Amino acid sequence: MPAEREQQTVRRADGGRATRWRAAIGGILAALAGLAAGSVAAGLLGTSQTPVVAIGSAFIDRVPPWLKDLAISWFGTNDKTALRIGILIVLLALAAIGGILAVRRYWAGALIVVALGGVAVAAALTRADSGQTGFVPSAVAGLTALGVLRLNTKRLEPLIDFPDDGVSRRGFLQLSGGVAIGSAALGLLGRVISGSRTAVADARRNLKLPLPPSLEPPAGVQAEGATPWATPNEDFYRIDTALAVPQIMPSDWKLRIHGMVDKELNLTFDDLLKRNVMHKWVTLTCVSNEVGGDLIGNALWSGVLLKDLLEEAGPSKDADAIQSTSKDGFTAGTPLSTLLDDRQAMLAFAMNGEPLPVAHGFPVRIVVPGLYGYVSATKWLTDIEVTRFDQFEAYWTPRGWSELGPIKLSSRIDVPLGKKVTAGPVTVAGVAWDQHVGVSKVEVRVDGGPWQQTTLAADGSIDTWRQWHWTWDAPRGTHILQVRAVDAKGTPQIEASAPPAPDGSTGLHTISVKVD
Ligand SMILES: Nc1nc2c(c(=O)[nH]1)N[C@H]1C(S)=C(S)[C@@H](COP(=O)(O)O)O[C@H]1N2
Ligand SMILES: [Mo]
Repeated sequence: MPAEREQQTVRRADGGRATRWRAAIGGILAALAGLAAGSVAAGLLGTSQTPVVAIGSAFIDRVPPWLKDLAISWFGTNDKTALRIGILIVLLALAAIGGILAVRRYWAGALIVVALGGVAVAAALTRADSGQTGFVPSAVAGLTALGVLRLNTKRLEPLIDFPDDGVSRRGFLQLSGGVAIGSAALGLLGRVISGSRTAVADARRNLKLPLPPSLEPPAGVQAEGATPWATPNEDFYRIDTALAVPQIMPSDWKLRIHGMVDKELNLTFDDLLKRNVMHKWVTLTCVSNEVGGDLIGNALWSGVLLKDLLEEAGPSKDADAIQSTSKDGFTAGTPLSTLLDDRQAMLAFAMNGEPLPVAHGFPVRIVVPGLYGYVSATKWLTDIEVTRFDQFEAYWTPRGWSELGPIKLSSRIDVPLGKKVTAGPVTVAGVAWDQHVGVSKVEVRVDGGPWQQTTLAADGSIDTWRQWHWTWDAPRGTHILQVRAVDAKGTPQIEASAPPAPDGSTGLHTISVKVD
């Protein structure tokens, strides 16, 4: 008898383990079915707020500056894909646990599903861009997952006591297979319905814009061996808080300029195109750019002078700022003085001779020479309020970043970075920038030796970066190269290291080169 009982316990334990696996898979399938149903709901409602996007967006809004910078340094501009995958893994892991719990106590597993759905619903409700229906996909996902979990649990219950019961096992398998196929089909359907992506891409492709007469960079700006002076759109860095890129049809785009103005202005995309169009090379920089980093790019922007529009609206003498808002609720606070002075801040609709890429703010964004993007370069622009800095806080201000963000003088070595170098003459080259002030000198030094003057390429304008190069008679061994710049007013670059937060990194770009 004891032996028999022992055997039974062994079988139970095995059956228990097998059931647990099935239960975990059941939980995961319930979650996937929920997510698929959520994507169909999002597609039908024309919202980007799927449960993963809702949770991810709310997460992004709450990330402290150090974590944002860590994510950028780990994943670069793939940080959003990493976040989506991370959220999915956490969701599915919790769903697996929910599935296991549900077999013995359905309510315990259901509680996890309800909590996850609740988090997604709450996340969607706190987003500016989710509209009134943005929570629906998350609610649909939660309810669908709950229902599928219930079905799974019913099929698994008999297997707890009779793990070898073939009929029950087949029943569970059939259900799982059905749920998997159904979810995949729903997921596909969701993609097809949420056609706004392709609709906007098509509208962008067919758009006819007044474009620059030439895309050629000014003569002499390119230093030999250095990074392209003009950054192609595909290589242009992308930084924003938008997990799902806002999709705006040019025909739907409207801009309201209001607040402390004599006359409110309402513009459509066509109104904008009828105005005086200008083209200007401007180097955009992100405040999160580390010393030596690549969150900087130079493009030929086309659009209209913001100054003309603001003057038409007639800002009040007491106003000192604008708060610009994007479709997805991001806001930037920009000093009014920088929009009315000679730097030609603009509402841009084209980048390097093409309509703005959707990820770079299609159909209209702001570009202000000399200011970091977070205080100026609002993409998917929909609203400009003329106001005072003491009346509002823009998106990044309560998150640990300075209210004002003038770009800091900085310089970078681009070659020979990570390249094989042989002893003898070696080209050292890179870029330096101090937008709207200009760069007058760049120096390099080797192994802490004397600073050596480099040759500057022609200056595109004070609003673009400037390239430099230097020929180094490189001896064998491992060497440290450093670069520093001086601005057009004679002020040298800050040499002390500082991190990006709160108002931009400082320090000297330092690289190590192995010479064979
Ligand atoms: N709508 C919106 N606009 C935005 C942001 C954002 O998060 N949302 N980020 C700003 C920041 S921090 C930078 S550095 C620039 C980057 O512009 P890019 O992605 O076209 O390079 O966009 C700015 N405009
Ligand atoms: Mo930025």
